[in-house]
Amino acid sequence: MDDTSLNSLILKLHDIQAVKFGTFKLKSGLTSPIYFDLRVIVSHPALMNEVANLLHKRAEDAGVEFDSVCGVPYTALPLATIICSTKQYPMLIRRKEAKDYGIIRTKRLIEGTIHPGDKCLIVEDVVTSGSSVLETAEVLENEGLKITDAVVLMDREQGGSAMLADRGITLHSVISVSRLLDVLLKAGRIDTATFENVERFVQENNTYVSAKKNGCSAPKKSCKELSYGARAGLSDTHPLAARLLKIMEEKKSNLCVSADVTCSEELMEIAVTLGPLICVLKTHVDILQDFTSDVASNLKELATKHNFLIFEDRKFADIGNTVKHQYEGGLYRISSWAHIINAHALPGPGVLQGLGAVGKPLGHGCLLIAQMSSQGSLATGDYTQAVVKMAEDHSDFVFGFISGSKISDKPGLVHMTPGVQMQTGGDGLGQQYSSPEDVICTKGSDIIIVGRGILASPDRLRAAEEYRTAGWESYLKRLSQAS
Ligand code: 5BU
Repeated sequence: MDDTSLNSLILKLHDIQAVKFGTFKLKSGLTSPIYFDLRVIVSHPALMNEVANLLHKRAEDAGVEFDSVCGVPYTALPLATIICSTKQYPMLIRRKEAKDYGIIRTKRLIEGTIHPGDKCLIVEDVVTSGSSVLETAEVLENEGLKITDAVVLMDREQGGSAMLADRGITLHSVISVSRLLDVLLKAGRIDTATFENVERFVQENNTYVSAKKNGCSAPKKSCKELSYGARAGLSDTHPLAARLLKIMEEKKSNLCVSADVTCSEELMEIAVTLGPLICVLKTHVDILQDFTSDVASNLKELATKHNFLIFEDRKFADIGNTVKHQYEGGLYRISSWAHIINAHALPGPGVLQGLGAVGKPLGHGCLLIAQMSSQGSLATGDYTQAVVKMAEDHSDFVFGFISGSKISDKPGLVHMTPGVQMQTGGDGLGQQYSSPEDVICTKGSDIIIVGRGILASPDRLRAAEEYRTAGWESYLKRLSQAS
């Protein structure tokens, strides 16, 4: 690719404000002096063609051979489309919403004809850490495709290519951020101070270097897998999470029983019989027909006796002031007996302020609902990501998630997954089931929540032991796979 066409492309991108200078808050929480928004190119068809052509040329010049092309959703999708249409390659489309979809995947993850063993070229607009390219590569690889190369319009030079190289993917970029800065400086579009400021930012914020420092070679997947016990001992693990992780290790149990019964005698019987096998007993106190304060105190005694925690699955979702009352008062006085509660992030951080005002002094903790097991759940994608951020920002009270899979790499955070049965499928009312092995081993969650899988069995004790064993063996398998 000749210098003149590259320089003119950089200036055109600046003209349409696909690159901006100023102060920008990135998704990662960092404040950046430069921002790329390549979504705007869809309004400039000639430039879109030019970019698509240069991306293809970059791969061609590097001698990359491939059978199909897949764009990382969404900005790179039209670029991949143009490449495929003009150069006659079959295209594959990754359905992002299907990947993020709750707990069971009911939709196809990839559209287009998949020929296992084919090489697929990934196309991306901007690469920072490389995690988006990697995510798409993993989805394609799971379908049997080979991913060896990715082509990107803009490499922010913050560690993406090194991280992808670690995973066997060569990143070919059309423009690097240093080249962009040079061209814009020479053209008088930016001043020296801006140039130096951005250069410093790029050098100081290398995601690959910081991931290495933390002992990870790539985000998410390859972080070293720690045992529950080791996670309990980390300095930033919430005390309640530490207690829970220790219980799990001691009792060799990552089983939470969901005691969804309507009579308190039956609830007590479940706590007595299954108490020794579980790490958490989950309740829906408002479905009991005969709740009295004795139920709560008996439950607390049994929790101490059998060493489990009580989780009231109340799913708080109101303004701070209301949830504070709902948690502390009313008939149930939940905060007086439940170690764990959960909340929707929908109302914003106020819900945690309200709940935290009651729960924090008592040493209790909250799980944020990041995904749900029910079909058609709206808690997916960006919402789930925002929940992860909210949890990480409130780690003095939030110690984990309700989610279908591991969604945060922070080892102190605990992931609990409902919708678990040996027999996968559904319940006819929207519930969707995954197996213990899928949840713990494949999806990397920590705790299986099982209700009817155990409650509907004629021998609840035996069923609970089967789930405990299945959950624990899946955890051991996960640990051995990581080592
Ligand atoms: P089941 O009988 O194993 O389907 O019961 C699952 C329990 O977990 C039940 O109490 C639900 O209210 C709870 N649950 C869930 O199933 N899915 C979710 O996303 C959340 C909670 Br949050």
